Amino acid sequence: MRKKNKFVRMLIAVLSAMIFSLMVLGGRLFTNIEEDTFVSEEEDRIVVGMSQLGSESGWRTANTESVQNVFTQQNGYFLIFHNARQRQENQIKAIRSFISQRVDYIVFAPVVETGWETVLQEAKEAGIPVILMDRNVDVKDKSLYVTRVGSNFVEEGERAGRWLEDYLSRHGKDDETVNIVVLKGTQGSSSQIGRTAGFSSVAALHGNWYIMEQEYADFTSAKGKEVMESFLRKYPDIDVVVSQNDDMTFGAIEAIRESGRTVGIGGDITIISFDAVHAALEMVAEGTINVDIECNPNQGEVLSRVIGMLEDGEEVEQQYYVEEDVFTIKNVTQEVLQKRNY
Ligand code: GZL
Repeated sequence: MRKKNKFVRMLIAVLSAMIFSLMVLGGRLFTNIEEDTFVSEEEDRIVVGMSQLGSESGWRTANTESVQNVFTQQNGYFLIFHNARQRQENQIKAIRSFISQRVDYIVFAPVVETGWETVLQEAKEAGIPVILMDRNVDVKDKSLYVTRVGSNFVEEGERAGRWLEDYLSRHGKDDETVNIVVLKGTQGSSSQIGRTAGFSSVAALHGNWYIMEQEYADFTSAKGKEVMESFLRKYPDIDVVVSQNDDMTFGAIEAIRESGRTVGIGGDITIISFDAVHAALEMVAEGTINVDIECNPNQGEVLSRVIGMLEDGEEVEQQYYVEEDVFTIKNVTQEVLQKRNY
Protein backbone atom coordinates (compact mmCIF):
# COMPACT_ATOMS: atom_id res chain seq x y z
CA MET A 1 0.00 0.00 0.00
CA ARG A 2 2.76 2.39 0.96
CA LYS A 3 4.55 1.64 -2.38
CA LYS A 4 1.39 2.63 -4.29
CA ASN A 5 1.01 5.87 -2.37
CA LYS A 6 4.67 6.69 -3.07
CA PHE A 7 4.11 6.13 -6.83
CA VAL A 8 0.96 8.27 -6.83
CA ARG A 9 2.76 11.07 -4.96
CA MET A 10 5.63 10.93 -7.49
CA LEU A 11 3.18 10.98 -10.44
CA ILE A 12 1.39 14.05 -9.02
CA ALA A 13 4.76 15.78 -8.52
CA VAL A 14 5.81 15.10 -12.14
CA LEU A 15 2.43 16.25 -13.54
CA SER A 16 2.46 19.40 -11.39
CA ALA A 17 6.00 20.22 -12.58
CA MET A 18 4.86 19.74 -16.20
CA ILE A 19 1.85 22.06 -15.76
CA PHE A 20 3.90 24.60 -13.82
CA SER A 21 6.60 24.64 -16.51
CA LEU A 22 4.00 25.28 -19.22
CA MET A 23 2.60 28.16 -17.17
CA VAL A 24 6.09 29.56 -16.49
CA LEU A 25 6.99 29.33 -20.20
CA GLY A 26 4.34 31.99 -20.68
CA GLY A 27 2.00 29.48 -22.22
CA ARG A 28 -1.32 29.63 -20.42
CA LEU A 29 -2.60 26.10 -19.96
CA PHE A 30 -6.39 25.73 -20.18
CA THR A 31 -8.00 22.61 -18.88
CA ASN A 32 -11.47 21.31 -19.51
CA ILE A 33 -11.65 19.16 -16.41
CA GLU A 34 -14.95 17.56 -17.36
CA GLU A 35 -13.46 16.29 -20.61
CA ASP A 36 -9.97 15.92 -19.15
CA THR A 37 -8.53 17.83 -22.09
CA PHE A 38 -6.24 20.83 -22.11
CA VAL A 39 -4.63 23.25 -24.55
CA SER A 40 -1.74 25.67 -24.16
CA GLU A 41 -1.85 29.28 -25.37
CA GLU A 42 0.54 28.47 -28.18
CA GLU A 43 -2.34 26.91 -30.10
CA ASP A 44 -4.04 29.94 -31.61
CA ARG A 45 -7.58 29.12 -30.48
CA ILE A 46 -10.16 31.34 -28.82
CA VAL A 47 -10.60 30.04 -25.28
CA VAL A 48 -14.20 30.32 -24.08
CA GLY A 49 -15.22 29.56 -20.50
CA MET A 50 -18.89 28.60 -20.50
CA SER A 51 -21.11 28.20 -17.45
CA GLN A 52 -24.40 26.50 -18.35
CA LEU A 53 -26.97 26.74 -15.56
CA GLY A 54 -28.02 23.10 -15.59
CA SER A 55 -29.77 20.33 -17.52
CA GLU A 56 -33.31 20.70 -16.16
CA SER A 57 -35.26 20.50 -19.41
CA GLY A 58 -35.32 19.39 -23.01
CA TRP A 59 -34.85 23.01 -23.95
CA ARG A 60 -31.68 23.26 -21.88
CA THR A 61 -30.25 20.15 -23.52
CA ALA A 62 -30.86 21.69 -26.96
CA ASN A 63 -29.31 24.97 -25.82
CA THR A 64 -26.17 23.16 -24.62
CA GLU A 65 -25.94 21.17 -27.87
CA SER A 66 -26.26 24.36 -29.94
CA VAL A 67 -23.25 25.77 -28.12
CA GLN A 68 -21.09 22.65 -28.06
CA ASN A 69 -21.72 22.11 -31.80
CA VAL A 70 -20.31 25.57 -32.59
CA PHE A 71 -17.48 26.13 -30.11
CA THR A 72 -15.31 23.36 -31.54
CA GLN A 73 -11.61 22.98 -32.29
CA GLN A 74 -12.24 23.01 -36.03
CA ASN A 75 -14.05 26.33 -35.60
CA GLY A 76 -11.00 27.71 -33.79
CA TYR A 77 -12.26 27.45 -30.22
CA PHE A 78 -11.22 25.73 -27.02
CA LEU A 79 -14.40 25.39 -24.92
CA ILE A 80 -14.19 24.94 -21.17
CA PHE A 81 -17.76 23.90 -20.36
CA HIS A 82 -19.20 23.73 -16.85
CA ASN A 83 -22.69 22.57 -15.79
CA ALA A 84 -23.77 24.42 -12.62
CA ARG A 85 -26.66 22.06 -11.85
CA GLN A 86 -29.08 24.95 -11.10
CA ARG A 87 -26.84 26.45 -8.38
CA GLN A 88 -25.71 30.08 -8.61
CA GLU A 89 -22.75 29.41 -6.33
CA ASN A 90 -21.48 26.84 -8.83
CA GLN A 91 -21.72 29.40 -11.62
CA ILE A 92 -19.81 31.98 -9.55
CA LYS A 93 -17.09 29.40 -8.81
CA ALA A 94 -16.86 28.47 -12.50
CA ILE A 95 -16.60 32.12 -13.56
CA ARG A 96 -13.80 32.67 -11.00
CA SER A 97 -12.02 29.61 -12.38
CA PHE A 98 -12.30 31.01 -15.91
CA ILE A 99 -10.88 34.33 -14.66
CA SER A 100 -7.92 32.59 -12.99
CA GLN A 101 -7.27 30.67 -16.23
CA ARG A 102 -7.40 34.00 -18.09
CA VAL A 103 -9.79 32.70 -20.76
CA ASP A 104 -10.51 34.98 -23.72
CA TYR A 105 -14.30 35.12 -23.20
CA ILE A 106 -16.80 34.11 -20.52
CA VAL A 107 -20.26 33.04 -21.69
CA PHE A 108 -22.92 32.12 -19.13
CA ALA A 109 -26.64 31.48 -18.76
CA PRO A 110 -27.47 33.03 -15.36
CA VAL A 111 -29.75 30.76 -13.35
CA VAL A 112 -31.30 33.81 -11.65
CA GLU A 113 -31.12 37.55 -12.39
CA THR A 114 -29.59 38.87 -9.17
CA GLY A 115 -26.34 38.37 -7.21
CA TRP A 116 -23.81 38.74 -10.05
CA GLU A 117 -22.26 42.20 -9.49
CA THR A 118 -19.17 41.06 -7.54
CA VAL A 119 -18.04 38.26 -9.84
CA LEU A 120 -18.81 40.25 -12.99
CA GLN A 121 -16.74 43.14 -11.58
CA GLU A 122 -13.87 40.66 -11.08
CA ALA A 123 -14.17 39.56 -14.74
CA LYS A 124 -14.24 43.21 -15.87
CA GLU A 125 -11.10 44.02 -13.83
CA ALA A 126 -9.43 40.98 -15.39
CA GLY A 127 -10.29 42.40 -18.81
CA ILE A 128 -12.34 39.34 -19.82
CA PRO A 129 -15.48 40.13 -21.88
CA VAL A 130 -18.65 38.48 -20.51
CA ILE A 131 -21.49 37.47 -22.82
CA LEU A 132 -24.91 36.45 -21.42
CA MET A 133 -26.62 33.47 -23.02
CA ASP A 134 -30.36 32.75 -22.75
CA ARG A 135 -31.23 34.47 -19.49
CA ASN A 136 -30.42 37.94 -18.18
CA VAL A 137 -28.81 39.55 -15.15
CA ASP A 138 -30.24 42.47 -13.17
CA VAL A 139 -27.23 44.77 -12.67
CA LYS A 140 -27.09 48.59 -12.53
CA ASP A 141 -23.74 48.75 -14.32
CA LYS A 142 -24.50 47.49 -17.83
CA SER A 143 -20.79 47.58 -18.66
CA LEU A 144 -20.39 44.40 -16.56
CA TYR A 145 -21.34 42.41 -19.65
CA VAL A 146 -20.80 43.01 -23.36
CA THR A 147 -24.07 41.69 -24.75
CA ARG A 148 -26.87 39.13 -24.30
CA VAL A 149 -28.03 36.53 -26.79
CA GLY A 150 -31.49 35.15 -25.99
CA SER A 151 -35.23 35.62 -26.13
CA ASN A 152 -37.62 38.43 -25.30
CA PHE A 153 -39.45 36.72 -22.47
CA VAL A 154 -41.99 39.50 -21.92
CA GLU A 155 -42.91 39.27 -25.60
CA GLU A 156 -43.30 35.50 -25.23
CA GLY A 157 -45.72 36.02 -22.30
CA GLU A 158 -47.66 38.64 -24.29
CA ARG A 159 -47.93 36.22 -27.23
CA ALA A 160 -49.53 33.66 -24.90
CA GLY A 161 -52.00 36.28 -23.71
CA ARG A 162 -52.84 37.43 -27.23
CA TRP A 163 -53.39 33.84 -28.35
CA LEU A 164 -55.83 33.30 -25.44
CA GLU A 165 -57.67 36.52 -26.34
CA ASP A 166 -58.13 35.28 -29.90
CA TYR A 167 -59.05 31.74 -28.79
CA LEU A 168 -61.74 32.93 -26.36
CA SER A 169 -63.14 35.36 -28.89
CA ARG A 170 -63.35 32.61 -31.54
CA HIS A 171 -65.19 30.41 -29.03
CA GLY A 172 -67.63 33.16 -28.00
CA LYS A 173 -66.24 33.30 -24.46
CA ASP A 174 -65.33 36.99 -24.30
CA ASP A 175 -67.74 37.58 -21.43
CA GLU A 176 -67.55 34.26 -19.57
CA THR A 177 -65.37 33.89 -16.47
CA VAL A 178 -62.15 32.11 -17.48
CA ASN A 179 -60.40 30.35 -14.61
CA ILE A 180 -56.61 30.24 -15.13
CA VAL A 181 -53.76 28.64 -13.21
CA VAL A 182 -50.09 29.34 -13.96
CA LEU A 183 -47.10 27.01 -13.56
CA LYS A 184 -44.09 29.32 -13.22
CA GLY A 185 -40.47 28.44 -14.00
CA THR A 186 -37.45 28.82 -11.72
CA GLN A 187 -38.14 31.67 -9.28
CA GLY A 188 -36.15 34.78 -10.18
CA SER A 189 -35.07 33.54 -13.60
CA SER A 190 -35.56 36.05 -16.40
CA SER A 191 -37.68 33.58 -18.38
CA GLN A 192 -40.02 33.20 -15.39
CA ILE A 193 -40.09 36.94 -14.67
CA GLY A 194 -40.64 37.93 -18.30
CA ARG A 195 -43.28 35.37 -19.20
CA THR A 196 -45.21 36.12 -16.01
CA ALA A 197 -45.12 39.87 -16.67
CA GLY A 198 -46.03 39.51 -20.33
CA PHE A 199 -49.03 37.23 -19.78
CA SER A 200 -50.23 39.24 -16.75
CA SER A 201 -50.16 42.48 -18.75
CA VAL A 202 -52.66 40.99 -21.23
CA ALA A 203 -54.74 39.31 -18.51
CA ALA A 204 -55.12 42.70 -16.79
CA LEU A 205 -57.09 43.91 -19.84
CA HIS A 206 -59.79 41.27 -19.29
CA GLY A 207 -62.03 41.52 -16.25
CA ASN A 208 -63.43 38.04 -16.99
CA TRP A 209 -60.00 36.35 -16.80
CA TYR A 210 -59.46 35.04 -13.26
CA ILE A 211 -55.92 33.92 -12.44
CA MET A 212 -56.77 31.60 -9.54
CA GLU A 213 -53.15 30.83 -8.56
CA GLN A 214 -49.60 31.04 -9.87
CA GLU A 215 -46.99 28.68 -8.41
CA TYR A 216 -43.31 27.97 -9.11
CA ALA A 217 -42.59 24.54 -10.59
CA ASP A 218 -38.89 24.96 -11.50
CA PHE A 219 -39.19 24.17 -15.23
CA THR A 220 -39.25 20.41 -14.47
CA SER A 221 -41.86 17.73 -15.30
CA ALA A 222 -41.88 16.29 -11.78
CA LYS A 223 -42.53 19.63 -10.10
CA GLY A 224 -45.02 20.59 -12.81
CA LYS A 225 -47.04 17.45 -12.06
CA GLU A 226 -46.84 18.01 -8.30
CA VAL A 227 -48.04 21.62 -8.47
CA MET A 228 -50.76 20.75 -11.01
CA GLU A 229 -52.04 18.02 -8.67
CA SER A 230 -52.35 20.59 -5.89
CA PHE A 231 -54.21 22.97 -8.23
CA LEU A 232 -56.62 20.18 -9.26
CA ARG A 233 -57.35 19.37 -5.62
CA LYS A 234 -58.13 23.01 -4.85
CA TYR A 235 -59.94 24.11 -8.03
CA PRO A 236 -62.56 21.84 -9.65
CA ASP A 237 -63.24 24.35 -12.44
CA ILE A 238 -59.91 25.17 -14.08
CA ASP A 239 -60.38 26.29 -17.69
CA VAL A 240 -56.81 27.18 -18.73
CA VAL A 241 -53.29 26.13 -17.68
CA VAL A 242 -50.45 28.50 -18.58
CA SER A 243 -47.24 26.46 -18.17
CA GLN A 244 -43.98 28.36 -18.64
CA ASN A 245 -42.14 25.46 -20.27
CA ASP A 246 -42.91 22.18 -21.99
CA ASP A 247 -41.36 19.99 -19.30
CA MET A 248 -43.78 21.36 -16.68
CA THR A 249 -46.56 20.96 -19.26
CA PHE A 250 -45.80 17.24 -19.66
CA GLY A 251 -46.13 16.78 -15.90
CA ALA A 252 -49.28 18.89 -15.71
CA ILE A 253 -51.01 16.94 -18.51
CA GLU A 254 -50.21 13.68 -16.69
CA ALA A 255 -51.80 15.06 -13.51
CA ILE A 256 -54.88 16.35 -15.34
CA ARG A 257 -55.46 13.03 -17.08
CA GLU A 258 -54.98 11.09 -13.82
CA SER A 259 -57.69 13.32 -12.30
CA GLY A 260 -60.10 12.14 -15.00
CA ARG A 261 -60.19 15.44 -16.86
CA THR A 262 -59.19 16.00 -20.49
CA VAL A 263 -56.88 18.52 -22.16
CA GLY A 264 -56.41 20.36 -25.44
CA ILE A 265 -58.73 20.89 -28.35
CA GLY A 266 -62.25 19.86 -27.30
CA GLY A 267 -60.96 19.04 -23.79
CA ASP A 268 -61.93 20.31 -20.32
CA ILE A 269 -58.70 22.29 -19.87
CA THR A 270 -56.91 24.45 -22.47
CA ILE A 271 -53.10 24.09 -22.41
CA ILE A 272 -50.78 27.01 -23.16
CA SER A 273 -47.09 26.04 -23.10
CA PHE A 274 -43.68 27.61 -23.83
CA ASP A 275 -40.47 26.35 -25.49
CA ALA A 276 -41.88 24.31 -28.44
CA VAL A 277 -39.50 21.36 -28.06
CA HIS A 278 -40.11 18.51 -30.51
CA ALA A 279 -42.06 16.25 -28.14
CA ALA A 280 -44.39 19.14 -27.28
CA LEU A 281 -44.94 20.07 -30.93
CA GLU A 282 -46.03 16.49 -31.56
CA MET A 283 -48.65 17.05 -28.83
CA VAL A 284 -49.69 20.30 -30.50
CA ALA A 285 -50.10 18.42 -33.80
CA GLU A 286 -52.39 15.87 -32.11
CA GLY A 287 -54.43 18.58 -30.32
CA THR A 288 -53.24 17.82 -26.77
CA ILE A 289 -51.46 21.16 -26.32
CA ASN A 290 -53.51 24.06 -27.71
CA VAL A 291 -50.61 26.45 -28.32
CA ASP A 292 -46.84 26.43 -27.78
CA ILE A 293 -44.91 29.72 -27.63
CA GLU A 294 -41.50 28.99 -29.08
CA CYS A 295 -38.31 29.82 -27.19
CA ASN A 296 -35.38 29.21 -29.50
CA PRO A 297 -32.41 27.43 -27.82
CA ASN A 298 -30.24 27.57 -30.94
CA GLN A 299 -27.98 30.37 -29.70
CA GLY A 300 -24.53 28.93 -30.48
CA GLU A 301 -24.28 30.42 -34.00
CA VAL A 302 -25.23 33.92 -32.84
CA LEU A 303 -22.82 33.71 -29.90
CA SER A 304 -20.01 32.70 -32.24
CA ARG A 305 -20.83 35.55 -34.66
CA VAL A 306 -20.73 38.04 -31.78
CA ILE A 307 -17.34 36.74 -30.63
CA GLY A 308 -16.12 37.02 -34.23
CA MET A 309 -17.19 40.68 -34.28
CA LEU A 310 -15.43 41.31 -30.96
CA GLU A 311 -12.27 39.61 -32.27
CA ASP A 312 -12.40 42.03 -35.25
CA GLY A 313 -12.79 44.99 -32.91
CA GLU A 314 -16.34 45.69 -34.08
CA GLU A 315 -19.04 47.29 -31.92
CA VAL A 316 -21.76 44.85 -30.80
CA GLU A 317 -25.37 45.47 -29.77
CA GLN A 318 -26.38 45.28 -26.11
CA GLN A 319 -28.88 42.54 -27.01
CA TYR A 320 -29.39 39.97 -29.79
CA TYR A 321 -32.82 38.28 -29.95
CA VAL A 322 -33.24 34.87 -31.57
CA GLU A 323 -36.11 34.19 -34.03
CA GLU A 324 -39.21 32.60 -32.49
CA ASP A 325 -42.70 31.50 -33.56
CA VAL A 326 -46.07 30.51 -32.07
CA PHE A 327 -47.23 26.99 -32.84
CA THR A 328 -50.79 25.62 -33.04
CA ILE A 329 -52.32 22.66 -34.83
CA LYS A 330 -52.58 24.91 -37.89
CA ASN A 331 -48.82 25.38 -38.45
CA VAL A 332 -47.23 22.29 -36.91
CA THR A 333 -46.93 20.31 -40.11
CA GLN A 334 -44.98 17.08 -40.62
CA GLU A 335 -42.45 19.17 -42.57
CA VAL A 336 -41.98 21.48 -39.57
CA LEU A 337 -41.53 18.47 -37.28
CA GLN A 338 -39.00 16.83 -39.59
CA LYS A 339 -36.94 20.03 -40.05
CA ARG A 340 -36.48 20.92 -36.41
CA ASN A 341 -33.28 19.99 -34.57
CA TYR A 342 -34.88 20.29 -31.12
C1 GZL B 1 -35.76 30.00 -21.67
C2 GZL B 1 -35.01 29.16 -20.69
C3 GZL B 1 -35.94 28.31 -19.92
C4 GZL B 1 -36.77 27.38 -20.78
C5 GZL B 1 -36.85 26.20 -19.88
O1 GZL B 1 -34.90 30.81 -22.35
O2 GZL B 1 -34.31 29.97 -19.78
O3 GZL B 1 -35.15 27.51 -19.05
O4 GZL B 1 -38.01 27.90 -21.10
C6 GZL B 1 -35.44 26.14 -19.34
O5 GZL B 1 -37.17 25.00 -20.53
O6 GZL B 1 -35.38 25.37 -18.22
